[in-house]
Amino acid sequence: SKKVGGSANGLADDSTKADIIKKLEYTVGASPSDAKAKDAYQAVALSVREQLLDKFNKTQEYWKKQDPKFVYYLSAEFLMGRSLWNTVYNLGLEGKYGQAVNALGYKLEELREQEQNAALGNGGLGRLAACFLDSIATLDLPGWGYGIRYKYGMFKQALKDGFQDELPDIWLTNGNPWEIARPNIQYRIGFYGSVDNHKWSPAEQVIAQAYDNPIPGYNTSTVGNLRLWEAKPVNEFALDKFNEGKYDEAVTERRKAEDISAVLYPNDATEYGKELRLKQQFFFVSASIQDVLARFKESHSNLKDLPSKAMFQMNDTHPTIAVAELMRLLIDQEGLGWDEAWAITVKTLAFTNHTVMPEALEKWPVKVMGKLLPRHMEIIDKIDSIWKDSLKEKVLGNLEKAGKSAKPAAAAKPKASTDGKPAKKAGAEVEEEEEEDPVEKELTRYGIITENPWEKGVKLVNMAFLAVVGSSSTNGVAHIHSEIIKETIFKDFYEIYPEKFQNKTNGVTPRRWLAYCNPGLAALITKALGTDAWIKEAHLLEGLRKFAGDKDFQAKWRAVKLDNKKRLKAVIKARVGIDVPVNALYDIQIKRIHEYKRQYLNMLSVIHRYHHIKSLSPAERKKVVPRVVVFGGKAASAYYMAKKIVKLVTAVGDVVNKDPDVGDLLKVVFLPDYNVDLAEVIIPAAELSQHISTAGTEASGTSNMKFQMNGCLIIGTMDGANVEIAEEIGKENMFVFGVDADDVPRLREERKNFKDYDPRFTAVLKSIADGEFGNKEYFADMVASVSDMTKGNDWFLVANDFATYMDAQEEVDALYGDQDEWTRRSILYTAGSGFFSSDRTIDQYAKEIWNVKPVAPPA
Ligand code: 26Y
Repeated sequence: SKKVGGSANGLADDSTKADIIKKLEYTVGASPSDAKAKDAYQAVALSVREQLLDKFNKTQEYWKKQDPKFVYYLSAEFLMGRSLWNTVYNLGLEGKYGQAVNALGYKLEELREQEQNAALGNGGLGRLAACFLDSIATLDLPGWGYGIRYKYGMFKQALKDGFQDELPDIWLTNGNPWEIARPNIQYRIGFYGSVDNHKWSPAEQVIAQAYDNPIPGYNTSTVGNLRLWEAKPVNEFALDKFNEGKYDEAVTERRKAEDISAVLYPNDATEYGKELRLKQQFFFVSASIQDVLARFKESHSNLKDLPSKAMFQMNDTHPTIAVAELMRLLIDQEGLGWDEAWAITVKTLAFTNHTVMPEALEKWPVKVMGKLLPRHMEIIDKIDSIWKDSLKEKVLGNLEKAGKSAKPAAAAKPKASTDGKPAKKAGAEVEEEEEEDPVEKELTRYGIITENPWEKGVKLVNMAFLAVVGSSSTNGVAHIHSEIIKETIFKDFYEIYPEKFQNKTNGVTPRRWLAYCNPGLAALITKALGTDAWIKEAHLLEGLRKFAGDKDFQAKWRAVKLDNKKRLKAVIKARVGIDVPVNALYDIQIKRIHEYKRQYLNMLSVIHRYHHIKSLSPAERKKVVPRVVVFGGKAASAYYMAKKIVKLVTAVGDVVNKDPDVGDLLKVVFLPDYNVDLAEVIIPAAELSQHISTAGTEASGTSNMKFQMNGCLIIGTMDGANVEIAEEIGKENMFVFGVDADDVPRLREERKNFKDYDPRFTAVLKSIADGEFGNKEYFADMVASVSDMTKGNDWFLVANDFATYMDAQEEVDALYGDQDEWTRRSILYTAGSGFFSSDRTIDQYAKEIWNVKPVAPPA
């Protein structure tokens, strides 16, 4: 049984200690007598790495021998965070290493702080991929992740005068003990050039080189793999140019190649259209598929067997060029015919959608794709025309049934994007086509290649449509989201292929997100349940239900929360210098800054709270429930409104936090550089967390699940996975508010005449507009965006949902006064969180999409 920081027998393990010292001396190059904590971390990591590699090699060898079907998780992002702690615990080495490190005069808890975050992702989608790898290994499923080894990960966020400042994430300076460079595993990746009689001659080539990152399963012999590709030049250095004195040109090729894997695009909604991003996508997809085919061919001769040995799961549209690349490799390199190749491709690929927001659904200009990947463009063209041909009869039938075969339907008006403004050039209305074939016209709805509705004549490749047609399964990431995609973005496809559509509600790993980040609560749970088996079988958390009303257990539960709050309080003090009380409700909203996530709505209620406190007499103030409101999250660098939200939080904090009328009754904190390791400190300390997106906009959310696991109550809308969380814990135990997703389209129409402003809403907005928090001009358009229909149109229904949000907040305050009931609910949240383990999610993917079965190497 595992014990945090403990050891099995209480005896010093001399060989572990000796090994760490050896690493320190001969690899790190530091003398044990004056090694810094950073050196000690390196030495410990290098020592742990050997234990990890031992199991890794055995697992991979065993899988090779057994030759089972593998899943390959293709993702442009893997937000891994730190590895030391996770590796030590997943491998069950905490006793051994805890003790050896103590004997050397350090603490494992301190050393782990020395590790750089591997932040190769933006947010939810990237962290989901990381949780999935943990579960794939833990469930002994033969599977690898495939992605890009970005040299610079997610930018670091700093605050300058309360504004967001962006700094590069230089994470590899001290080396990375968790990876294995594989200079012998390299593939050529081509770009540009021409196609002659279906044969592609790329004009440029780069090399993709593999780096393996072993992924330890929990309490099992399995160690999986994340293979990341680095881009390298074919020719390192042009000596002839150098000799001519052209020093820059001597390294041009190297620089251009290295650019491909240099930096993660720090945007989780737009930025496609940028050629470099498409290059990145093709780069890692091509290398990964070539790699899988090469291994397959080592022991198989018939490519028809590929679908029984390999499944690629495409994480959003980012890797969906895989449809065309697999077709190309099968046809052009392996010599298969189109139909054979197509059958294999569809069976071998599956697709996950993570958004319905139009600006995040990648559509590449045919011009860009045709230039960079001319052969792929040709293949996509053919897929599109075969696909449309196959629909002709059906479309004709439908038209006849509707009795409108003669008349062309009215041209669709361009839709507004989610910020309420036309996404592309305004005014470029689609003109009525003259005498178009009505069947052809109907078919455009299904087009993988479509015309840009805002730019006449500009053709786009709709990558999501390509993925649906070119794969065997399309899934959403929460029940409500999977329903919405069938009714909206993929409606026409769902009608044709109902059997392709599935739901796989997201999950998070209970190892990192409960057992390791909240050791106090983990110990209490293990004691109550009499076993730590819940770490692998999260449904066992159900067993906590019977303790929910137990006063003694409640007291212990609260004591753990208090400890975690103290830990967060110290981090807040250290990072932003703000003193926050511990005897206050810790109210948290941490996630990427987005209008749809409505941090703004939260702020409006904070400002109202501030005004309310100020309006009370000193005697009345004694009855106020004190709150510490914490925000964290990054704004995409070019996202104008998101950046203003950051400033609004810090500007309000500057006023509120030093107002003597308020004192400890309200603190407003923006914690900069929110990332995985900050989340590991914040989430265990949270008492209330906010998941308040406009219904229908947040595909799932995953931090909601992490908070729930840690016994944090939720205030939220009926959106994403909140809906299912409410089902698991009882809706009456959640602070639910806001309109339902079904009502949003109608309300968006009606909002144009919205007059029913809550007087509290009006007063709060006025205070911002009047400059109570300074920056009057800077905030003016933010104010207008939700209150002046001539300036903005409140697309996300902030004004509309304000009143019910305030009601829910009042319920929160009232309930916090009843600590027994609050704690009872807190326990019920954790008890009901088993369903949201990524082990459950992955088990469903494995059985219902991948048909991949566990193969555990012998221990
Ligand atoms: C097109 C490109 C710029 C792009 C890059 C990253 C587009 C989107 C993204 C990332 C999206 C993302 O993180 N989506 C989130 O995925 C989570 C996991 O499924 C969901 O829980 C969450 O609701 C969704 O917003």
